[in-house]
Amino acid sequence: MRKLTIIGMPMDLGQMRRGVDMGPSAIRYAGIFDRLSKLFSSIEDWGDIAVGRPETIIDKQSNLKNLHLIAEKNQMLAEMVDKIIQSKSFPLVLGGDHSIAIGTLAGVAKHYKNLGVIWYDAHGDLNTAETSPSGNIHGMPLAASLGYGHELLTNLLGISPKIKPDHVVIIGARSLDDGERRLIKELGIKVFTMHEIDRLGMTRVMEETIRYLKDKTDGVHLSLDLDGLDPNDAPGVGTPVPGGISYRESHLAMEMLAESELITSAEFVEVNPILDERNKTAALAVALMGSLFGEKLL
Ligand code: NNH
Ligand code: MN
Ligand code: MN
Ligand code: MN
Repeated sequence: MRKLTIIGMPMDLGQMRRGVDMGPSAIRYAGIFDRLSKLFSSIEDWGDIAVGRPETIIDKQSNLKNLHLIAEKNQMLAEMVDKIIQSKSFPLVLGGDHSIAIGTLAGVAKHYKNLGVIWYDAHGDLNTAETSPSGNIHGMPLAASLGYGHELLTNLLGISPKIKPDHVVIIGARSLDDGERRLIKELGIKVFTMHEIDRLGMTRVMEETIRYLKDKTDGVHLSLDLDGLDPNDAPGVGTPVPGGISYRESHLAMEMLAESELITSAEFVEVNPILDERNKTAALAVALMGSLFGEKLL
């Protein structure tokens, strides 16, 4: 049976709402350890990376918020994730805002030549300094991992790009900026928006996702932004968007990923306990992890 290693990244520098740095604590409090201990032969928790929360600094040249600190902290995360994979364990990263995917993917990409990525999110996270409406780096990690954006974000661990456009599947998109739409079309990225999820149903969306990635990748990372889900099910997120993926559809998606045995690393991000209702969103994250790692109803 597999080994699991948990690492917390209490990062809130990638966006402007306080509280998402408490995500890792909220997820641990929601019972991650008990829930997952039955599904792995051993679980280690390496604790949290020290991020800190200084006042926002806007980089004068690029207009990016907290650029240097985000790059520096993601470097630390990338090194930890690299070590976890070296120790033959499955890395599970707890966020923190989505800017941490820059670090996670850097660490993971060191180990896979053809890394696949499933981006479960209401957003595309495909902005660069030029296209971003906010200057918030949590709206940029997928672009950065594809090699687009500021060099400090694209070049972590000296690997760029980390992933290829045709190895990416976005699921749940319903809030895309103009520049993101352009990049999706230019690169031909596979996207299942809410329209396709409504129209095809989650079963077919996941079947197609798995089929699309299976033969051309040697590992697949799941980057799950809780705002991909509907705000009724996941109220504790900084940028909720109505009309999202349901609780049941998300469990189905995770169960199908478990069956596929495709996923080799994962992160759950954007849980903000200050905005949450009695830790509901953290509990949801833990429940989805259960399904992702093979928990059965019967
Ligand atoms: N697209 C917007 C931006 O770049 C919002 C991004 N917010 C997210 N991304 N939560 O997942 O600022
Ligand atoms: Mn995101
Ligand atoms: Mn999002
Ligand atoms: Mn943003």
